[in-house]
Amino acid sequence: MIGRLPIAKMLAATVALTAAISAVMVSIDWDGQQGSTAAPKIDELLNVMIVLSAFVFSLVMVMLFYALWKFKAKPGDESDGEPIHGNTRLEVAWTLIPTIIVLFGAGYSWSVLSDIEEPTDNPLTVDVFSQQFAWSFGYPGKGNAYSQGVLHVPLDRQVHFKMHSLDVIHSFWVPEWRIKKDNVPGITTTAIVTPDKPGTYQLICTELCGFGHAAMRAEVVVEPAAEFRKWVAGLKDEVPAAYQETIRQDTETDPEALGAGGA
Ligand SMILES: [Cu+2]
Repeated sequence: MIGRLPIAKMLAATVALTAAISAVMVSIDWDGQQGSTAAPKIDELLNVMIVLSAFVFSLVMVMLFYALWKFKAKPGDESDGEPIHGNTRLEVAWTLIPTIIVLFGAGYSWSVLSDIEEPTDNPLTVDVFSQQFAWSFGYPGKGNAYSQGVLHVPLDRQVHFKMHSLDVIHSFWVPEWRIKKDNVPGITTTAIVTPDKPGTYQLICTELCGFGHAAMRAEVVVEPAAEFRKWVAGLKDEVPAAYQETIRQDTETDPEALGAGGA
């Protein structure tokens, strides 16, 4: 049956529909302002996935509407449809094409992830403490200086955020940096970010964590290294002993040593 289909025409229609949908979808600014070295790579990955999804959607729609138009029963036709006992070529095609698309997506995502998480020389380590419903931050390279509700980081320097939850699961998200990472009680998770645009941003909890979840935010300031050093030197508090105990008891998920890099 597949041999009688106008394959060339259907493929042309699929390509045309893919191009039309992609043109609209890719032109939309889904993610907003870019604020880290990872952002352009992640946005590009999203655009490639949008085009692939548009292709799959178009292929299905073209075949669906062709079938609706071509094989519609004539008025008064009460007979049964043609009995079909499998079609090897069709089955190979609908297994092979999605497999190729999925493997391509997996490989491409893998390469983007390893690229944006490639450690640089001298990263800054920041401990992130999350709890219902607040964020606080420790700077292990700077005498465990402690800041509540306000996170400062230097411009153009890789930051390794070590996440520690003190109660339930929270999630660390600065939209302009694109990176999201869960904070899980009992384990230390790590997010690697290199902020490359100075400014003030918002850290948002993006894991529903209880009644005050929507208000669980912190101010994020990305500034030149000198200003960052001045700010961190002015911090009066030290990370509370109970929080340091949490770090000690957490299972480290990233084999890299804690406390690498100074402020
Ligand atoms: Cu939350």
